Amino acid sequence: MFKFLHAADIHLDSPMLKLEDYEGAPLDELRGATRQAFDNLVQLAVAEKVDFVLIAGDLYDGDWKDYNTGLYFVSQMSKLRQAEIPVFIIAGNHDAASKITKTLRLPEGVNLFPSNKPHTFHIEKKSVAIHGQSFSSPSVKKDLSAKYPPPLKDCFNIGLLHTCLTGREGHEPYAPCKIEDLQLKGYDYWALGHVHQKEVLCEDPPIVFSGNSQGRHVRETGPKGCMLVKVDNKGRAKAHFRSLDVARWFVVEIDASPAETGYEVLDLVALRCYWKRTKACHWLSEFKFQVSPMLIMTLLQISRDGRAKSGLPPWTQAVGGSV
Ligand SMILES: [Mn+2]
Repeated sequence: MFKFLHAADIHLDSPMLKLEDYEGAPLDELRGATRQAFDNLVQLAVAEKVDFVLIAGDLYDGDWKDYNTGLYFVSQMSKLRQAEIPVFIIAGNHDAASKITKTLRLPEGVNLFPSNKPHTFHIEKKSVAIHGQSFSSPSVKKDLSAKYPPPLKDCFNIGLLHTCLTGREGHEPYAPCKIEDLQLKGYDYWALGHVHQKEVLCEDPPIVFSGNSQGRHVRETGPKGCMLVKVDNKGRAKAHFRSLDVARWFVVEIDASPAETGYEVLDLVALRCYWKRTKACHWLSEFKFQVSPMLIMTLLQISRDGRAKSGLPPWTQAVGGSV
């Protein structure tokens, strides 16, 4: 009947946290990865001819360094405007209203939810109601969903929410809420953001974290992308994950006990990475859009006595950051 994209945590122009601290890290290849993943999102929306796109917070990584980030976003949105695909966005903790000091006029068709109270956008042609509220400041501690309005009658109702739910490891406890309360609201789909790991928390109605579109550091492993949500003529929604990332992080575990030196450990890792790369080529062949060659980043987890730690390039150590 209709379909839409649910994305979140784009973190446009995020600097791939702390990688610059490590000499020899492939900074050039990784700079721009969040933009390329966003390009892929726009291409996917156009190719799938979706009816609209949702972004559930943290579109930006923080206040823009300069206008380039905003100009880039506006240029991508013009492509969706040409394809007549509207976009609905809430601000999250990283791009809360109080954090963003620069503004550009949003192209027609791009709708940002207010931060002072919940709002509903009604797409009459499709009988869809989208309810949401932006973060006004980075640390929202109350349950925003509690004040979301009741579902609109004879509409497919969507809740757009940036939340930690009841808490997720490694994520700040913002806009907490309970799954049961979301279920009781009577909406047909909950498009959640903030937690960077994708997760379908409930099937009926779908309550879904799309995860972020591009892993930004070694703790954000595995495929990253968005949900393509298809709604049938009975109003039942089903979310299908689509990868958008252009660089992917893995944790590679190896048995380093036979190794005498750090370089021998690296040889073992190289072997394992070869296998991972072969798999990545397979993913790329399934991905129908032009993307840059995929980079595979690995964290070396060496759990023996530390004997093999000498001689490892420094950037192979763990890097991390906050989400
Ligand atoms: Mn985020």
